[in-house]
Amino acid sequence: MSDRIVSWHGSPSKPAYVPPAGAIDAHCHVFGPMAQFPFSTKAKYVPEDAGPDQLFALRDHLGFARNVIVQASCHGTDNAATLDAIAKSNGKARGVAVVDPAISQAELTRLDDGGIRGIRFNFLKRLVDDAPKDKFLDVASRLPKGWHVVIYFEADILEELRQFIDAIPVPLVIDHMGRPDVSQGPDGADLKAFRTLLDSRDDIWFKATCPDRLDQTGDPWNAFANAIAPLVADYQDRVLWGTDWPHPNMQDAVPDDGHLVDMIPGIAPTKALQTKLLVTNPMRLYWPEEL
Ligand code: 0GY
Repeated sequence: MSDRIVSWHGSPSKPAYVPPAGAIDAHCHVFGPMAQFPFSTKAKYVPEDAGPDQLFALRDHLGFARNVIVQASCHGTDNAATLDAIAKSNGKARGVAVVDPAISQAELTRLDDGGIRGIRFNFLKRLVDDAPKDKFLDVASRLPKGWHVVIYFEADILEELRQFIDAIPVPLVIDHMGRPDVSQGPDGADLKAFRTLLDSRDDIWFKATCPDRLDQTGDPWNAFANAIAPLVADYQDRVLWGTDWPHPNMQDAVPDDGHLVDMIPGIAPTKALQTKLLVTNPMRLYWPEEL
């Protein structure tokens, strides 16, 4: 029997909430297919295949129009699976790569041509072996025009990352808001520190994502909505949303993607906020030429 992990729902419900036309799932991944795109020898988890056909079927099922595919750590710095998915999307997907910081300018241009619009720096020790800040800053200083940096870290290292974050010379997107403890509520220490970061620059964006990772009360994730709705309202021009499908490492608490969509009005209660969160903001970052 295969010991590859399945971390996603086999038959997610159809959400009752209908996203606005052109809605973008701005945080999702593809896994493999492994026969074509082997996982990294350094991968910390080895999942079953979750390729572009499954991703695009889910997109349609949930009522979304486009995807932003973030290179998952199990594929290391070989972005072939992400590029393949983007190429198969008929222009309906763009991506965020993970690169060797010594990457050449020619390779960065090749990624740009393939629909990549940013690179991700991952600081989670359970996912990557090392995160060399000096090398990250070097590659951040020579990205193609219009690209940004995505950072993934946990709340307890925000302070120690501040100098590094301050030195990044392009716009930033923070994955899952730096994983605050949402049980502290909207005025808790973690979200206060995160707001201080957001207030330090007007080009720091964030993803209001992953209630399933951040809210131990579980579906329907009311603690997440309670803590995060004020943040979405206060920083409504720099917030994104995504499913996080196929939910790496969530095999013990697989979320129903339909329920994830149904909680969007809980963090963005008005149509105007929902349009910013799901359409205008991700379009500005990933398809600015269409605006
Ligand atoms: C996420 C979160 C996780 C994994 C990855 O690249 C990845 O493997 O991002 C995680 O395990 O917290 O954003 O998908």
